Amino acid sequence: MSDHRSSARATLLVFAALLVPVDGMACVACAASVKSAVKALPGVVGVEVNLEKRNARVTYFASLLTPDRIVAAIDKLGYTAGMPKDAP
Ligand SMILES: [Cu+2]
Repeated sequence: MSDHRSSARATLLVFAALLVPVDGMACVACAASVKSAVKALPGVVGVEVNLEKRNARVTYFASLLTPDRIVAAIDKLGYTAGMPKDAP
């Protein structure tokens, strides 16, 4: 996302945070691959994967990305993403 675009579209950039359950992660490498795949999506600001709680907290701009695309990116890796919830 370039600077001129973000300023021109500032009113559309609604910040959102989701908690996505992720099943199938067995180790730190699994968590790292989930993190990098989600972070590569356009509009994602930050990703924190919690291996013990089996979830990923994703912050993103809602105008650039929808929750189902986050779920799809995780599923594509071979893990199972559950229903995303609004994160605090
Ligand atoms: Cu692993």
